[in-house]
Amino acid sequence: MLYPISTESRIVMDLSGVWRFMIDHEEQELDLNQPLPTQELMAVPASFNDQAVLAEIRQHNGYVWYETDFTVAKALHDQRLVLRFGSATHEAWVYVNGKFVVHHKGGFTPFEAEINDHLVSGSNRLTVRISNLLDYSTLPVGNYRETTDENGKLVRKVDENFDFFNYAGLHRPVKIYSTPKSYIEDIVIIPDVDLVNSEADVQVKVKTAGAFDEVKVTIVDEQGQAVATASGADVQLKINDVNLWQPLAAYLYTAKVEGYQNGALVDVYEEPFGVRKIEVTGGKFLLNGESFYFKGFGKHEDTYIRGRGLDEAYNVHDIKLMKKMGANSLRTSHYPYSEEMMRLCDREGIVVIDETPAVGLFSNFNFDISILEKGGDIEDDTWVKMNTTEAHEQVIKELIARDKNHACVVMWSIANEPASFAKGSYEYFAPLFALARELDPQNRPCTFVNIMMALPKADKCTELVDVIALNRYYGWYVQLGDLKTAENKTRQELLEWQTMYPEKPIMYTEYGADTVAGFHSVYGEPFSEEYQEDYYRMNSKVFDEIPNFIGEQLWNFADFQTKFGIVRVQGNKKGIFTRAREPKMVVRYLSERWNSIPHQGYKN
Ligand code: GCB
Repeated sequence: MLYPISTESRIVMDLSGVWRFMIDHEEQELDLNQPLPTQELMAVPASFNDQAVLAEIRQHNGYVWYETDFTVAKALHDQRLVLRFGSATHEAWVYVNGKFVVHHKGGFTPFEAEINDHLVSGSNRLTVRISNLLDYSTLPVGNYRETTDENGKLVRKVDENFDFFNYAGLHRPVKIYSTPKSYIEDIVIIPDVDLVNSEADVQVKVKTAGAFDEVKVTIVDEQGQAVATASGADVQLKINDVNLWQPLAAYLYTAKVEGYQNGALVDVYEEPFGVRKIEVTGGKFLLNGESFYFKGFGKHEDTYIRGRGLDEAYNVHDIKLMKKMGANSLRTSHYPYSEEMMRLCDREGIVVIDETPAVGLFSNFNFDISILEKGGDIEDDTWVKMNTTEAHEQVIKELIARDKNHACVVMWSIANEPASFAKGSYEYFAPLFALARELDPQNRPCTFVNIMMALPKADKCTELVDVIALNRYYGWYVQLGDLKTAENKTRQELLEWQTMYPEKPIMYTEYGADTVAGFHSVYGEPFSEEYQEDYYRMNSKVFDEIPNFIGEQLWNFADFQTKFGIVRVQGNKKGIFTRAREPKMVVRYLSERWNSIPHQGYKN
């Protein structure tokens, strides 16, 4: 799916701004021919939860309404007009002038609809009904229940089966873009680089709709010079003396695609892409033929007031902080991030593990690893209870359709911390891995992120992954305050993985300790800034001993909001930055460490 951009043949209108907003009390049916009966206002894009200073809105589980007005310039009336949502969390029904136009389920991927037939000249009304409900059929997974209040009124409740606040609303830009009636629908770019001769064959496949008698593809370099050109909807172009997309030294080419009719240019689209090679072999992760060491973060789309809404200033700032620390990578934990962030990572050379919103696939979440010490088949009914296959297939399709051309994406993460030790997990995941591999034109490696209980002998799904990605909390959820034992456990487990799967590289996708900024302890006690630093030093020491250990992505970049819980005071405090992006003490240590580890060629 193409990102909406203006070109010589296309115009983008951004509907961001202050919209009307209303909770749906499900008491009477709304007359969609009338404006929403509300005085409440809500900024878009942003979560609705933290804006209104009303508990009723912040904690609402159910349906809400958004509405705005827009006018389309007369000059565009003969164009194809597409209404596009960057995301609507988690389910949306969209109406233009009271008429239904599109429905979409899944809160982190874009969707769109042609709206020409619904428009009137002058002012138009765009109304969106959104649900933030989650259950055992959605991703992420929520524990859903219905009760009634003292008046017999239905009360819906979602208890998050995951550790982040269930922010919802119109989180990403809502746009209308124009195309000519005949238009470029999609572009697939498959670069194949010959590293020895510094040249690349780039296959470009163009999908069009309508009447074109010629499609022309030109590859343009960063200086704006055309370096290759070809005619056809499926072409191979050669780039000589190719500039590679390298971690933190990104080089982006642009595929300029033009569609002609009777010699006249009808539609133009420009898709950025990078040329780089990814291989997983002999326990290493190779980027452009050299072993790559992941240094970086799991994070969240999470800021004050905006919640999970797009904030490009935070995105730019976060990446600058990462680069300053010598980091080179992030995982889009625990859902696809905005297209704006993905484009920024392409530009900044940030290496991305792109994750689906499959989090919470675990029916009895806890950190009790003793259940695994029993061995054998673990009692867990996750794969009987969950009904997420359809949502999982849909989101893999939508994620790959959206992100397939991004240079920054080097691996897909199919899920975070599923019950991969439980009976039925392999049967659940094998077809999903097969689907991702079949759909990705660039054949990127695939993984899922393994939960602490799924120790080497217990896990049933590691066979499916290219890279073993582990979330581990020795020294926090287990062996709290005992870093000596935690160190031994960490070493013992990593060596066990390496022995069992000598060909598969191993990395940490999470490790961390809750730390209250400003809390210090001469004894280095848990929650203190000293403990956080000791914890990271202990882990680093072990990582450096393990040859096949190819990366450290800590948890979390910044403190973030969660639901209430007895171990969550104002959210999760595992950030190495506060939610306001102020550094905790450990940032100095990690900056020194990461700035001294090369991005490539470490542990060769
Ligand atoms: C995890 C989860 C992450 C949590 C983290 C924690 O394993 O993947 O979503 O926030 O642990 O801090 O407990």
